[in-house]
Formats: sequence, structure tokens, C-alpha cells
Amino acid sequence: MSVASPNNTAAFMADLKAKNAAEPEFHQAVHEVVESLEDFLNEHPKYRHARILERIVEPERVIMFRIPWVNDKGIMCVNRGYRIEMNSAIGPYKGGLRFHPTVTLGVLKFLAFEQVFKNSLTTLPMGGGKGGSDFDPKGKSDNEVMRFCQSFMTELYRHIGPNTDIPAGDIGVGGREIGFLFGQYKRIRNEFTGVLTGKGLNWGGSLIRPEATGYGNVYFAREMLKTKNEDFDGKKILVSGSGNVAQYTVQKVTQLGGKVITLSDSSGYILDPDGIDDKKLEYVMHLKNNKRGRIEEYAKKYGVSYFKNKRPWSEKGDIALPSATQNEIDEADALALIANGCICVSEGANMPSSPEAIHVFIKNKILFGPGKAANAGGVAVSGLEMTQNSMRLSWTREEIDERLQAIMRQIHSTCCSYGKNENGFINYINGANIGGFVKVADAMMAQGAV
Ligand code: NDP
Ligand code: 2IT
Repeated sequence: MSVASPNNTAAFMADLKAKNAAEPEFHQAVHEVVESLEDFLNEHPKYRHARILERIVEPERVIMFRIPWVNDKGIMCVNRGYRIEMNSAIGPYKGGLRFHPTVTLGVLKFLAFEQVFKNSLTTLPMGGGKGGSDFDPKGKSDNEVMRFCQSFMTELYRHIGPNTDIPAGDIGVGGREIGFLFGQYKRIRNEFTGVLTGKGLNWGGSLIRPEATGYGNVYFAREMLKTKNEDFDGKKILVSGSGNVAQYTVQKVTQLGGKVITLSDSSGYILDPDGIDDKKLEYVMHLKNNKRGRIEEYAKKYGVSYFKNKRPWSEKGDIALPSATQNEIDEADALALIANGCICVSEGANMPSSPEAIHVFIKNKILFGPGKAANAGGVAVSGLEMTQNSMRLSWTREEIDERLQAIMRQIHSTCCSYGKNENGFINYINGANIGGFVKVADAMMAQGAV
């Protein structure tokens, strides 16, 4: 038999690693899910009999393509593009595009795999996908980014569509890139449809989509804190990253009375003990979204400390909201957070905590919200953007924010119902993995050999 014995996690993982060599992030993401599901699948053998695990780790389709483009000096450049269409059991493939030099097939497969569970948790009818390129937007002119995006879409357009596969943003893909991608799709197909989310407000975008991931993570953390009769008021918060997710995390935390004291980028972090207030956040947004500068400039402007090539996790904070990238919290970072009295870690980024770090959090029984639950607000509002596009109308800010809050409360309660241990401790990882799995697995069973 080519597949491992279905009720043995070690054998299953050995088989997966052999079949998907050199994809460590994908192995990591699958291992976490398989571990969470072990007891649940033993209690519900129908999923093992139907070989749902073996099927769910296999993408329905992987598209890999060449992206030729010409830079401002007239030199021909070439990058690699991908779209992983992971699972369409409960809706069309849905998930972001990442443009970053660290993008590989394995990174995108981990992201697509997590997206399947995340999208299921949102309560909306969306399957899972992810895509992107090893293109590095840093230091490129607007024209170079535009030519790259046009070339990327010139291949991708044939694989996507508003009822098939709906990409959005992720690292390195924001409003500017979605604009260029949408423009090219519209030219080639000669149709104006909701084929991408994260669009501009006056051409089919949704209010609150830029804010949704950061706000959603703070709403999710607020639900976790409530279970301990805690809230954000007066708390010190450590945030990493300084892009889309980090920026709106800062905004919402501040509105709820918390004080964010750190931000970072891939070069280092800043520590502002007085807190990053609305005025300073406005500066960060201009610095990152328009000037496309480095966070070090914040330290110079406000006379605060900057730590080159370091991450913020050794600072003293009550709550940590990692919002940069995968595996940015290792075991030593997790131990430092615990030693400094951190009571809650909620993941704005995808898989920012290493397995060893997660072990430390669970062992110390702090509130730990895994990305596929905590950062689902972004794709949830993407789902609401799709709904508005289909109805050809737009909802108000208040209406969307209300729906976002309701979805994050629902995800929290799904995690509690599937993740509560006998001693009352809520293991949000198990809750998110099992809660996300059931809906997709049941749909796959109903649809036969898919
Ligand atoms: P942005 O591109 O807007 O910002 C990314 C931030 O993370 C930047 O500050 C960047 O620094 C930093 N960063 C990126 N790569 C690394 C790295 N290898 N090491 C250290 N820092 C790094 O992306 P987003 O804010 O959209 O995404 C942040 C995280 O949130 C990602 O994990 C993404 O998958 C996740 N996410 C995003 C959603 C969305 O809707 N945008 C939804 C759900 C999750 P630098 O400028 O130096 O590169
Ligand atoms: O990781 C994610 O959930 C995203 N980057 C957002 C995906 C989306 O389709 O809005």
C-alpha cells in the first residue's frame, strides 16, 4: 500500500515527507493538524475509512508558471509564479497572493492548507487556495511592480474566476498590486467581476477589508481574554511586523485602551514605551504604505530605541500579537514571553509560532489563538466583499464591522466547543483544527471520490 496506516500519525507524516520532500513549512502545518485530529478521528472512524486525511493534504491542483518582465533598465527578468488550488469542497478556492523572495512551493502549500481550515471556520462558503511569487517588491519602482503584476496575471487569468478561484493580498500584495492585477484581468477577459478581493472602494472593494485582519485578531483576542475576565484596557502589547495586519492591529488595540509598544520589519524592531498612538500610527502608515521605508526611521523620528536584526519578544508585555511572518517566535522567544508575564498570544500572521514555542504556551496554559482562527477576519471580509459584488451593492462600515465581530465571536465559540479539555482549559489549536475540519470533511464525504 502506498499510503501509511491511517491511524498512525508518525507513519502518516513519514509518508507525507517522502512524497513532499523539501517542504518543511508544509510538513509543520500538516503535523499540527494531524496531531490535533488524532483522538477525534479515532472517535469518528468514518473519516479514516473515507481517507479524508490522505485526500485533504493533496492539493486539488498546483499551477506553476514563468513570469517574464522587463525592468526599468530594459533588462529581462524572470520569476516563478504559483497558485495552489487546495480544496473546493465548500466553495470556490479562496486565499491570498504573496510576493516575497522566500516564497517556495512548500511555503504556499502550508498557507493553502491552513486556508482550507480557516475559511471553513469563517462560516462562509469558501474553499482554500494560495498563490504568489518569489518576486521581491522591495526597491522596485511602481512601473516595475505594474509590469510584473501584468505578466503574472497574463498567465493566472486562465485559472481563476469569480466562481472558481478568487485571489487577494498577503505579504507584498496590497491595494497597489491588487489594482494592477485586477486591471489586467479585466482587459484580458473583457469583464468586470469580483475575481479578486481587496479591491479599491470605488471599483468593487469593501469597506473594512484593509482593517479586517488586524481588527479581527484583536476581536478574537478580546473573546479569549473575556474567558479570564480580562480585557485590553491598560495592557501593554507587543506587535511584530509593520504592514497591513500590524497597522490595523495597533489601531484597534489603541481604541480598546491598550498600549502597543513595539513594531518591527525584517531588519529589526522599535520599542516605544509611551505607546504608538494614532498620530504615530499615521506616520507608520505613510512610511510603510507610501514611502515604503524602514521601521528604523520611526526610532529616529521619535527618539526611541531600535534593535537591529532582532525580534520584539524579549520585551515585557501582557499580550503578544505576532503580525509579520511564519516561525517568527521560537522556543527561546516563547520562554522569554512567559518569563515576562505574557498572558495571551494571538496570531495575526500565519503560523508565526514554531511547534516548540506552541508547546511552551500550552504547557504554561496561557491563552493561545492560532492564526487559522485568530486571523480569519481578513478572509471573512473578503467573503463579504464577494457577497457585495454578487449583489452589486455595498454595505456600510458599521454593518461590515458588526458582521466581522459576529464572525470572530462565532469562530471563538467553535474553538471552545471542539477544544475544551476536561479540566476546562481551552486548547484553541485543537478547537480550530477540528472545528475547521468537520465541515470540509463532511462535504467531501457527501461529494464522493473528490
Ligand atoms: P505586509 O506585506 O503588509 O507586511 C508584512 C510585514 O511583515 C512587514 O513589516 C515585513 O517587513 C514583515 N516581514 C515579512 N517577511 C518577514 C520576514 N521573513 N522576517 C521578518 N519580517 C518579515 O503583509 P501583511 O501585513 O498582509 O501580512 C502579515 C502576516 O499576516 C503574514 O503572515 C500574512 O500571511 C498574514 N495574514 C495576512 C492577511 C491579510 O489580509 N493581509 C490575512 C491573514 C493573515 P519588511 O517590510 O521588512 O518585509
Ligand atoms: O492569509 C489570509 O487569510 C489572507 N492573506 C487573506 C486571504 C483572502 O482571500 O482575503
